Parts: sequence; structure tokens; C-alpha cells
Amino acid sequence: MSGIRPQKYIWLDGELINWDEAKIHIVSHVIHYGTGVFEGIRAYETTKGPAIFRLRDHLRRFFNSAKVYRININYSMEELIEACKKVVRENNLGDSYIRPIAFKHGLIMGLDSRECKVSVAIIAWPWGRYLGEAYYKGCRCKTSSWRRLPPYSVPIAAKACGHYLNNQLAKIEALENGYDEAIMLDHRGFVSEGSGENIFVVKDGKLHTPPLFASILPGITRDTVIVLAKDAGYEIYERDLTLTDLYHADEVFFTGTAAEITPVVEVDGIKIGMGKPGPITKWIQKTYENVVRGVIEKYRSWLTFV
Ligand code: PPE
Repeated sequence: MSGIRPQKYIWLDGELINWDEAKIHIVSHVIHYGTGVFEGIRAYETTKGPAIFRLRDHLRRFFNSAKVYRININYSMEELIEACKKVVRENNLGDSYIRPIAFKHGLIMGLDSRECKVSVAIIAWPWGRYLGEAYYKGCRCKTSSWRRLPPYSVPIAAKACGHYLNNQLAKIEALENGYDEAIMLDHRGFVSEGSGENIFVVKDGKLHTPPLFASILPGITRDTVIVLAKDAGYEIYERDLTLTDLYHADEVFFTGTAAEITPVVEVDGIKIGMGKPGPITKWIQKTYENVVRGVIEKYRSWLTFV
């Protein structure tokens, strides 16, 4: 479970307000129909103070998510960058998680949400290891009975509130069956992603990850890993993966802002490789940590100091 410790301020529609005052009415479209889009971003303590990782890329995805659902965000990229920095700064946060959300509300019911008001909020709080001890020991996963929403039913690349009902079914099923996380297949039966993470396979020293058309969220951590691995000389393939590709892999790992790099050591009761975090996974985990903390000069441009 991921309980949140309340902080001092939340940014709502251009202003910092007290945490307890950031409320919406029960007659809000987002509550009834899931009409909202959100982001998940991390800030990290560095030797030069807290820095937000790939902020601009997250906000670009935020605007894209909103676009298809006609959620008109009345702030510019630059305004939201400043707002995110402010929320971290004014709450005196170091290592933390930032959650921008744009949602529809107002006195409108029914599916035509075009006349709804749109509000934007930015919340930030310290969020530890998303998958707990699995960050170190590796994750035990179960293939979900629930398939990912197909890309022809919803704009799956949008990080939309309502989409996450699908992910919750998978997550809760996995936990109730004694596993740490779910692996979801796409509508065709190919591997898609975890309930809140993208997935990678290591086989014979090469990396493989499902393509964007396999109903995945276009993860920013996924992209980071692709860049880091390519720069280090690894071959990396975006291609359809079957469950057998997972079972036969040397290593499997998850990527995500919240999960960072989390090893997967078991899928459906089958041990992956040696059944413990593998060397390439560990190298990527360490390198990612160094990159987000600004230790590696080359990737410093991904950091926005608050
Ligand atoms: N797939 C899904 C379904 C997903 O939710 C995330 C992020 C990813 C892939 C990885 O995307 P990225 O963070 O850009 O590398 N999941 C968020 C947590 C969801 C939750 O609130 O729980 C996150 O990591 O912030």
C-alpha cells in the first residue's frame, strides 16, 4: 500500500493553496467518468539541490494525453515547469514524486464533457520504493487474466485516469494471489507491460522491449533505458515478445518513474535466469540512479533544478 503523508501546499489552477483545501465537488465529471489525465514525475536530491528528472518530456506527454480527450489545459509548458518546481521548493522536498493532474468538473453530467471546466493540480510528496523490497530482491510476477485496453478502443498512449481501472484489475489480482506485480498481455496476446511499468527482457546480452503498438504507455524511463543502453553499446530491439520470451529470458526488469529499475526474478512460478537480479539489470539500475542524481555529466540536461 502506498499511503501519502500530507504536505504543506498543493498547486491548484495557478496558486499554491493549503493541502487540506485542495478539494473538488462530488458533482465532477472526473469522479463519474474518469475524465482526467495525469503524470508521474520524480525529483531527486543532487549535490546541487533537488532536480526534477525529464520534466519537459513528462509535461509533453501530459499535453498529448489531454489532447485526445479534449481536456483543454490553460497553461503553457513554461508555466507548468515553473509550477512543478515551485511545489517541490515550497514544500521543502528532496527525493519526491510529483503528480500533475488535469480534470473535468462543473455542473455537467452525461458524456458530452465539452462544456466542463478544466482544472489543473500539482501534488508532490515523498514516495519511496514503488515495489518495496523487490527493488533489491527482484519482483515475483503473475500474468494477468485481464488484457491491456486495445489501442483501437482508447488512445492507449494517453495517461488517462479512466484507463487505470484496467491496470487496477491486474494489480489487485496479482497481489491477492501472493505476487508482487502483474504482467499484462495486449489484445493480441503479446507481452505489453506491468500494471505501472514498462518491461524489458535481456537475452544473450541483448535487450528487447515491446513496441509502442503493443498497447504500452510510452514510458519515459523506457526511453531513458533505451538511450543509456545504446550509448553503452548494447543492441536493443523494440519487438513483440511472447510469454515464452519472458520465461526463457536471462534477465527481466521493469522500468517506470515510480518503480525506477526493478528486477523481475519470477514469472508465473517460473524462475527467470538464476532467479535473482542479473548483472545487466543491476548495471542499468545503478546507471539510472547516477543519471537521475546528476552524477553522470553527459545526461545532466535531463535535470531541471528547482
Ligand atoms: N506503464 C504504465 C501503465 C504506467 O502507469 C507507467 C508509469 C509506465 C508504464 C512507465 O512510464 P514512465 O513513468 O514514463 O517511465 N506509472 C506511474 C505510476 C502509476 C501509479 O500511480 O501507480 C509512474 O511510474 O509514475
